Formats: sequence, C-alpha cells, structure tokens
Amino acid sequence: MWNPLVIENQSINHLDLELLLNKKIPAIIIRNFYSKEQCKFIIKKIEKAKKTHFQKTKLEHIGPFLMSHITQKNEYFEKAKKTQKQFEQIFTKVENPSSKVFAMFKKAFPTFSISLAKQSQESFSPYIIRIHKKGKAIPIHKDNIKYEGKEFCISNIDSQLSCVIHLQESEVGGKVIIYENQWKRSDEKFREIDFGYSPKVVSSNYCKLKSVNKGDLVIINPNHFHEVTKIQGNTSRITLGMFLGVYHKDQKIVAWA
Ligand SMILES: O=C(O)CCC(=O)C(=O)O
Repeated sequence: MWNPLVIENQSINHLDLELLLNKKIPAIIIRNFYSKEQCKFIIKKIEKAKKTHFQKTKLEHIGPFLMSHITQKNEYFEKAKKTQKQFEQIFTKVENPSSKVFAMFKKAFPTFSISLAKQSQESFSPYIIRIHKKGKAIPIHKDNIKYEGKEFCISNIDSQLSCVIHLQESEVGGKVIIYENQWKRSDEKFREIDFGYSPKVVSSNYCKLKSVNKGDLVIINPNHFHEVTKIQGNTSRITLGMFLGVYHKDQKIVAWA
C-alpha cells in the first residue's frame, strides 16, 4: 500500500522528507498546521481581498503563479511585488505561512538556509491562494521547475517539494490524487493542449488523500502526476500553496509560487 505519512505534532524530520523524495510515500500530512479558528480568520480576510482569474480555468486566485508566467518573467516579478501588500493584509494577526513552513523545515534541516527565492534583485512570489468553486477541478499534471522554468534561476534546484495548506474544504469532492509514476520527458506526448496530461499517462497505482482537514498542510513531490477531483459541494475549496526547491550540496532551500 502506498499511504501518506500523517504527523500530529507539527514536526517533520529529514528522514520523512527522504521517504517522500524516494517515492516511498505519496504525501506527508501535517495535522492542524493552522488551527480551525486561524483558518476562519484567514478565510474572512481572503473573502475581502481582490482576486484575479487564471485565463483558461477561471480559477480564482491571489498572487501570481510562476508556471503561468514561464515566458513572462518581468510580468511575474511585477505581479509578485504588487501582491505583497495584499498578503501582508491577510496575515496581519496570524503568523504568515512562509515563516511557519520555514521554521518547520529548519528543524528538519538545521544546517540548511531557508529563504524566499530571489533572482538578481527581484523576489519571487512567496505563495498563491487558490479558490476552487463548485465544478472546478485540477487535471492530471506535474510541477517541475527544472524542466519548465528555464528562464528562472531556480531551475537549477536538485529537488522540488509542494506544500499546500488546506484553509477550507468543500463538502464533497476536491480530493488530491497522487499517482505513483513520476513525469519523464517521454510523457510529453500525452500533454493536453490547454493544461495537464491525458489520463493515459498515469499508472493504476495511486493514492487519494481522503482525510485532509481544514488547517492541514500537505507536502508532496510534485513531479509525481497529481490532480484535484471536481469540487461538488457548495463551499469553495481554498488552499495556499508554495513550492520549495532543495539544493542538497549547497544546503539551501528556496521558496516560490
Ligand atoms: O490544490 C492542491 O491540493 C494541489 C494543487 C496542485 O496541484 C499543485 O500545486 O500543483
């Protein structure tokens, strides 16, 4: 069985992360990374904040996503700068997610430096908030900056992790599925025109994360194909995501969205 590692005490160690990077487990679920009350408070702020839409999917979000700007570097950094204030307003009274995630990783990798990624003088966007309304889904895809982000300095990382904080769950649907097979270059023939890959690309071995609750943090290796099933309840699924790039030899971790 390929099951996630569930952590109740908010503390990961480097062996847990090695399990993830070595395909031994599909995900790490950190319970109550934010409390239910903190989530409620953050959601209230998000509801008041200005959102934008991804052109094709009409998914609402706050903050730019690098993967949608792979050929628009300047526009990405410009948007990252503009969103900074909005994020500050959302996290006025609650510890911001970057410092919380960085502190947790620092404990697992005490000799590593951990910071927001920078390119020359420009800062990458620290995270992205996504609002998935009823009917939306995220098709099968992978995230691999080494392959897709050639214009960005972070494309030279050794390993990539995805951290997603679940701020609000829908009543039905919106479950993450992680496939055992990882993307490889020859899978590009299965790429769909809009976004993602044909279901033919994935193996029959997968893990569906059924018991993720509001406030949990889910860490995956995003080079595994993964998807989010259609949101079927009236309550929107709201998440906050960031990527971490690990430089093993330089003992450095950088974050971006
Ligand atoms: O929303 C999620 O749980 C996963 C998001 C996702 O697919 C990604 O960050 O690549």
